[in-house]
Amino acid sequence: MSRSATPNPVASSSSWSAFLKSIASFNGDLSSLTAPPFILSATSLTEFSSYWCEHPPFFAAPAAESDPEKRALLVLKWFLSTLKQQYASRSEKYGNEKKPLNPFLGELFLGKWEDEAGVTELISEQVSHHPPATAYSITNIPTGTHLEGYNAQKATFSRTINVKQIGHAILTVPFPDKTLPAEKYLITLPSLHIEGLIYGAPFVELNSSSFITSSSGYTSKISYSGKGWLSGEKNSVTAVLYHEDNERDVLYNAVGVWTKSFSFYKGPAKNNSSSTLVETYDAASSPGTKLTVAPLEEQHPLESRRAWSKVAAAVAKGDMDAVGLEKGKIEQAQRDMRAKERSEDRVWERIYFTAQDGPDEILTELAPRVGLGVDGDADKTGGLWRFDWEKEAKVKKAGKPSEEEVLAIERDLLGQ
Ligand code: HC3
Repeated sequence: MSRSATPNPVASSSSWSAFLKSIASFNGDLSSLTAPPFILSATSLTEFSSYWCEHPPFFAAPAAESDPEKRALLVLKWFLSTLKQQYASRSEKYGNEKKPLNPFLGELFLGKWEDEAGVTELISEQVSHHPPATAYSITNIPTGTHLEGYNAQKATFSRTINVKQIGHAILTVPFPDKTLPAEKYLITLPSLHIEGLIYGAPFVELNSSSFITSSSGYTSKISYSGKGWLSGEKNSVTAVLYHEDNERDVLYNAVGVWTKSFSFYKGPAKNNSSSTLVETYDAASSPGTKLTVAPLEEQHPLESRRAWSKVAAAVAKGDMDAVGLEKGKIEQAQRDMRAKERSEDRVWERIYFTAQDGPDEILTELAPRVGLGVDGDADKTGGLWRFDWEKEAKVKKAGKPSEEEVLAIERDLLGQ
């Protein structure tokens, strides 16, 4: 039997077989896949940005540490702690990975976490529709720790669905002594593939490696592997932390299973023992902080859960005709709006993000270390997106849209 896939009784259904056939010949655009009802999710990809901060105290911790080497280790710990929610939470919750809703241009997902790290705010926005790209900004208010990034996916089919993540994230970590300039960390995103497809129970497995490299010179290389046909454990991870001056001198290493637990050791892995053990983190028993999202009636009409509420209700009832109808209304309104913009020679003004014009300082400094292009793959994500603090200030100042504005947005952008 398969490597940990529990067969789903619906896998033998003709709709699943038709879906598998359509995957084998699809064009790489995941949003174009027509999946059978049981695999459809009512959650939009804009919500996935929240997975970066399941543990706000880990996110904020590096800002309280003044030693750059230990800060880099804390950043690595935070990053590894995000993997479980990023890549396993949906299959743990539903028993399989579902097909998320494909966000429309301008879709927002806003929320905040409140816990011992104080308030941490999330802003996620769909900044491009063709190609689809989501941008996000996460700020821990007390420390000023800030994460921003954008991502798109490029999929290919060879035995299964293989997904290359395009884009990157940038973490800004202020020093406790605020007179020092904040450190920047460039974070690359792991590739993944879908396991369990043949059994109707798809789940994500990570592969190859990703990097976190800092303006202080410290870099973590994180390597992912799964359960092979003969050996290996599902969701395995190893990481090494070194300084750019001497890559071969491993300062710390981490080893474990990102859905279960992993340990950090001082020095290279060959010396791992109880005397070099720094810490073990138990991902399975660390529930994290719940994200708070405003009630639907208080949300902006472009906020994901409000905009997709009728589709979500139809998905929950398994009423595929209503799903098609309600999705169709939004998609048609969006097509009409794009045509109108073209005829008026203008483009949709992103609410919180702006496409950077010209070279990006952080990418210029850090991207060559980790094999990323300095252009931020802008051609594949509709732009090199950066959080625009001025736009955010304007939105805050303007306050909530009036009732007339809400009705106009619902009519013109969502077809309601
Ligand atoms: C590939 C994926 C959509 C993209 C998801 C991303 C890469 C989005 C950014 C997050 O930070 C991390 C993340 C986690 C999971 C990724 C999804 C897994 C499956 C989904 C496909 C579009 C669904 C394919 C359909 C099916 C039925 C095989 O699940």
